[in-house]
Amino acid sequence: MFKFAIQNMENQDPAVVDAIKESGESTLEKAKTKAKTKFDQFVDVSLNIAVTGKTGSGKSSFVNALRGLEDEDDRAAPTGVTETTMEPTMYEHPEMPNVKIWDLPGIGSPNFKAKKYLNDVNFNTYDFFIILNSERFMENDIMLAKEIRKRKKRFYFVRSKIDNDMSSEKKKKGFDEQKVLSIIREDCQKNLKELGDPKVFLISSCDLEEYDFESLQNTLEDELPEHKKYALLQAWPVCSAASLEKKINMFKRMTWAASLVSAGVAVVPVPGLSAACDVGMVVLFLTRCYYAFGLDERSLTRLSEKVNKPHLKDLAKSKFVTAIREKALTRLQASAALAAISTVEYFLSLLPGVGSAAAAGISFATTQYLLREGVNDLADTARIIRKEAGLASVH
Ligand SMILES: Nc1nc2c(ncn2[C@@H]2O[C@H](COP(=O)(O)OP(=O)(O)O)[C@@H](O)[C@H]2O)c(=O)[nH]1
Ligand SMILES: [Mg+2]
Repeated sequence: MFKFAIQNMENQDPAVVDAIKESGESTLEKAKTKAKTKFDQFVDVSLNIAVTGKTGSGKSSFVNALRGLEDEDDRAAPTGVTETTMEPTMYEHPEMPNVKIWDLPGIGSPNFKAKKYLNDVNFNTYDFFIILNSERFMENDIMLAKEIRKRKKRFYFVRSKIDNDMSSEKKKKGFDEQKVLSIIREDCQKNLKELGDPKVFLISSCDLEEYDFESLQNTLEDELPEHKKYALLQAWPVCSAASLEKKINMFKRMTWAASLVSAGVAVVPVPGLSAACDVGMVVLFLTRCYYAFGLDERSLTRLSEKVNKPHLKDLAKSKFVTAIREKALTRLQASAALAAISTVEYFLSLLPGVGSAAAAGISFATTQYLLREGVNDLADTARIIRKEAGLASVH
């Protein structure tokens, strides 16, 4: 009876009703529990990607590409060096420490033993394996795939350095990119028939917008468990217009959870007057969004150098981009979910009519508005920058 009364009162706030609806639950209590689980997964779920293949196949370059780093970056995996260790090397995603990409030892030796190799590299650590080769797949790749399958994990064959193939083929008369790609694909797949004809993804670590990098993202998304998808979609570099839109949709779909987690709606007796909104959560959510859309300085510098358009950075000046940049959370803070009070006040100052003194008591509706506005603002900025960069866009 008592519970029913409370529920009724809370339901008077349309913003809260909205959030409950989006949660798919029937009561605020249930919606809040679900929001907490979802949000924790969204921020913190671990994803461990193993990158393997023979020495020189481009493993370290691929690891760097996944982390959005140039091979020259201080934090990058060294490339062009021969592996001397049998230990996997772990590389954290620069902004998401819960996502780890592992550069595994080469599988090139003539007396390669898949079983021993997988034991040596701590097989259980990984969510899935990327098996790279810059030529056609050979006996060792196949042996490894069979052993991974026997142990009930997934593997993906990736044919690397496609840009090299393209530049040598381009010199020939009657060059047709699609034709070259299908010849490479068939050539790679020929040896893999005994594995049931798995798909081979053709990629270049130098240009993720080209070839099958997007298709690899889609396949991984389809095959990963729901909660791991969040980590993948946040960490995966933006590689196409559709890939950006997917990220935007994910953040939009998460705002109900982020707002319920941020706002203290349980103790609200009067609609519109919320107890402490944890603006730290709002900042965390939008900071994740900012990095996932590639709006940080490093990503923008990289993009503008790539397309040779130095003015691209000037386009990243929207209200929220500026706010996040001024107060950007460091990597550690971004996972600890704790923002400094100054950040909180700064964010609140973005809202019309909300002073920083209100930090402890903004309404649920305001929290929700801040999150939605933030995602929209960042999304629009990212779309504009893609367009200006001359990259393909979604119509
Ligand atoms: N053009 C081109 N070169 C690549 C690509 N991936 C790797 N490389 C180069 O191939 C060489 C070996 O790459 P590396 O990542 O060190 O291979 P690993 O031994 O498997 O770690 C290096 O000189 C890389 O710069 C690619 O996609 N395109
Ligand atoms: Mg290497």
